[in-house]
Amino acid sequence: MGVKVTVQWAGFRATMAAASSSRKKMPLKFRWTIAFLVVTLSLCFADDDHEMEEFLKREHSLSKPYQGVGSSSSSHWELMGDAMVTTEQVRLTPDMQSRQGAIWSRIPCHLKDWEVQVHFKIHGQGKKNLNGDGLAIWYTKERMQKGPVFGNKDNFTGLGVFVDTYPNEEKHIERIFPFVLAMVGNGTISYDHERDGRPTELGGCNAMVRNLKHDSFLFIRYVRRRLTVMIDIDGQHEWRDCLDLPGVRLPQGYYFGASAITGDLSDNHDIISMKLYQLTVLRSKKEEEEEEDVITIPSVDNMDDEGMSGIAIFFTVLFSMLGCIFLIVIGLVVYSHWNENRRKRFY
Ligand SMILES: [Ca+2]
Repeated sequence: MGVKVTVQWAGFRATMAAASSSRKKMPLKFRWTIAFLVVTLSLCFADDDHEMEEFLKREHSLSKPYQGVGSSSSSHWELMGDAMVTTEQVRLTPDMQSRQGAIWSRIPCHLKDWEVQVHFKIHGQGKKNLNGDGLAIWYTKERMQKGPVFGNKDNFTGLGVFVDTYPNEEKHIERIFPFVLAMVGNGTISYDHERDGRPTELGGCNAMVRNLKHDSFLFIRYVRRRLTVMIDIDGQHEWRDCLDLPGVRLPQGYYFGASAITGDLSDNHDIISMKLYQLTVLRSKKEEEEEEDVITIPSVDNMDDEGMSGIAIFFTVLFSMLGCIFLIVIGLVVYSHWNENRRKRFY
């Protein structure tokens, strides 16, 4: 069942409400100017001119008091590994070495357009860069499988958004950690832990999320095949852009989950809530036609040729070399012919 909670630009609408409540005192001309500005601004801000409405989906959301989570088989959420539920949070891992834990939704999500808001907390005794490893939010075909990717299996199928708190790659000078990063897997792509997932990243941003006194949030939106990731970690209740990418193809019917892992270094990785919203988006006829084909394998447009296989590289190099040799031989033959003719002319 869906409960209508907010409409986008809630703050903006509050401004509108304030403007209308003080209407009595305003002269007519001024009122019209305000109305014009409001309409113009709302057109500018309304996500590509598309109206959007959000409905909280309780069956896909996790929030206090976490009724039945970890104890009842009828709960919509299932715990794994070292994950523990308390009154305040779902602790994926404690601040101890070599732990991994996860929480997974039991119900596949068949929504076409959605948004998930994650209220989380990463904190521990370790000093900066002496903590690890981070947490991940998932929308994948597989669920409840332990592994090396922030406590989830490698070669996953679907979307992973990682809050990576430890720089594994040595050349990390140009990148500040913790780093938020998104990856789409099709079941055969491996996450490179030693390189912090850089070979397969879709983009990301740095996010100083450890040991904060205020609340920290992660926002993942998937609308009209566009993936948007935002963070709210400064305690200002403002979303900051992290990643915005069109052409992301994610199938329906996957599972939401969250996982975390610690190694030699550790942290408490806590999920306070995960709220899933169904987004109602108006589509043009053209857009509807474009999105008619059913997506079965996750992929990202224009990313395919980046992962050229070893065999493809070998043949490309081989044929290039053969081509060069052929040209050199032709050149030599032509040159010797020309030389011979020239000599003939002299004698
Ligand atoms: Ca890392």
